[in-house]
Amino acid sequence: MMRQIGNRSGRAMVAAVALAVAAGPAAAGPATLPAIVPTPVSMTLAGGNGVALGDAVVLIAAPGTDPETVALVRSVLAAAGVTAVTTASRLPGTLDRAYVIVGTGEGGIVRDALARSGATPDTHPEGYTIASRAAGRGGIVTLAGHDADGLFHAVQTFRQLARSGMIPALTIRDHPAMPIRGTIEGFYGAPWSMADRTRHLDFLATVKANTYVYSPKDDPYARDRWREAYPAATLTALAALATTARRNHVDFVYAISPGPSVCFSDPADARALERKFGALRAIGIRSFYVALDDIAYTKWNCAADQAAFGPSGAEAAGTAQARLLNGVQADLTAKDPAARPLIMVPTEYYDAKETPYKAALRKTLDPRIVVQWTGTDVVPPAISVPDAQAATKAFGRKTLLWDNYPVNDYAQTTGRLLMAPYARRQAGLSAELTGILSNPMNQEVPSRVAVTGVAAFGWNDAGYDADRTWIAAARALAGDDTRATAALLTFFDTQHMAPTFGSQPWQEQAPRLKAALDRVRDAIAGGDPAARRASIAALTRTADDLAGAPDLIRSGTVDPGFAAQSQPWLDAMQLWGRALQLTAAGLDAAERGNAAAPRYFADAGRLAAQAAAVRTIPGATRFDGTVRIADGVLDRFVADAPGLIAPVAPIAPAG
Ligand code: 14T
Repeated sequence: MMRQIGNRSGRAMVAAVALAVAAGPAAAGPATLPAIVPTPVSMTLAGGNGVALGDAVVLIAAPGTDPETVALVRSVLAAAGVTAVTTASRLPGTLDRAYVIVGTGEGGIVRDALARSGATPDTHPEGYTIASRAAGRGGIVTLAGHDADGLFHAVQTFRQLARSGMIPALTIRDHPAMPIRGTIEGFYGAPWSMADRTRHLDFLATVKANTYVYSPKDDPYARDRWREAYPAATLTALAALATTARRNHVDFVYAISPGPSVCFSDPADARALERKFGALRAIGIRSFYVALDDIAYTKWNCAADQAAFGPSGAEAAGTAQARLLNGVQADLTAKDPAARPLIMVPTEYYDAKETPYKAALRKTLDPRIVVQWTGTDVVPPAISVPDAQAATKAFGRKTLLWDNYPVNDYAQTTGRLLMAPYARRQAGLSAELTGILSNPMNQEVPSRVAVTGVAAFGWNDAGYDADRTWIAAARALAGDDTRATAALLTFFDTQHMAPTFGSQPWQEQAPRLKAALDRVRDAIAGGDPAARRASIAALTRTADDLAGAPDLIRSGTVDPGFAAQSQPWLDAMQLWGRALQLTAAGLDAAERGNAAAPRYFADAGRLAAQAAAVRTIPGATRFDGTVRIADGVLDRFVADAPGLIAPVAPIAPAG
């Protein structure tokens, strides 16, 4: 039966959760429900002893199991400290160690092993079942995929279960709520490198995402020069990416943006699209996308369209686009009957209002074609089930959400990484969406924090917990290290603000630091000397955490890509941390009536000015500028601090 894994809200709990999540294996005591991200649909402790993997395990792979998945199981076992893996083809009567059984669907061994554990298999696409039970002097852990994708997801869950070397006796039955989950590299500015993309595809697998769309706005061969063939070297690199995607059970989707110059009625342009897709099909890419966003759709690019569709306008554009895409869809199916349906983003992607354009699209577009939209705005403050229902109605099919979070390519994001939890998407959206793709930041590694949330929400929106997922994402980046996880969370708090296109952000800046600094202000204002001193001591610890976090993030267990891509932010954070340390020293001096206070404050001000002048890496981000660290919170406190405690009265001159 479904067992709800604690639904926590409120940032006050975050620190406690962080410790709990990072604490690692329990030494002894009763078995506890493990923390798995994305939250499984159902996870139940079976009671009784768990299965200790120990250093020797027997692996049984059902005939026909994908060898790469078996290799992955081996790597998970090795990471869990297993040094000897032997193989067998069936379970013996009595067990002297742990047996791990992997396979899909009808495989007899897998079915028998599940039955022996009293578990019934999950039968959804991409679904899987895991059952672990102690037996004899060992035990059985069965990883049963409903299909090859499901088995792959089972191994991702097994990786999390096996971390401590001890797997509690449990049954997990799990499958995704939404069929499409992942990212669309759809931003303006510096595209990700091929190395970024490779690592991203490896990451997507760990959060059970299954889709990556290649659509960087700044690839000229995908937009302005869409009719031209890719240089051979680019094709080779894209082929390698497609292979990496396949290995990760991720659907690699290639997107083209012909909108700025296409002539909808010209058969030569339809052929040009098919030729381009054909070249990519030849290197192993099987899924395709046509992007029609951010174009002028009330003006034709050619006279022929005027003749074919009448005077230019929104409605005619909807019809013209639909006709072209229907042809592309037909060609895709003709060339590859098993191909996934074409995906498109329409020109009106930013709301679900009924309009002549959407009516034309709804009426003419092949119902197989998947339509994306971004919510009630390009960057909406929230997305509700009724919003998605309106989109289903307007576009005439369930939509694929294009979520413009954590993308940082628009003016309001200048100097920011968007590191808040993925939140304000209503549980229940899985009933109304075919999936969610996140549009990430120019910075691939920092993007993983939000993308982990998107993937987890898409997998199980009903069981999604924004804060716990956020902490788990930090822990994954920190290579499971407790102190590095805490340092990352301290950093994320300084990058918590999520702007919209308007002036009202949808996520506030630095809520944790703001609460801490507000407590100091209140204690100082309260006038109780003991409380005042305690609050200044607490402020010193807060400042030490800020100043120390960058070095913890740059060294040790944290993914090195994170520090490289966040470099100016970490540099600025360190300076701001020192500025706050000096501010705390100034308050402490002022509190003790020490005349050195003004010098501390002056030094703090100088460091703050230096911190505020740190700039983004030129060209690495869409809009270069000064990086912002807990802006509106930290800068304000450092500026206000000298006025919080009255200066020591100057000694009256004798005379
Ligand atoms: F197609 C879309 F769903 C979409 O979001 N398109 C772009 C996207 O490439 C970009 O990363 C994102 C965030 O800036 O927003 C869209 O681009 C815009 C949209 C605007 F309304 C750029 C400028 C705008 F004024």
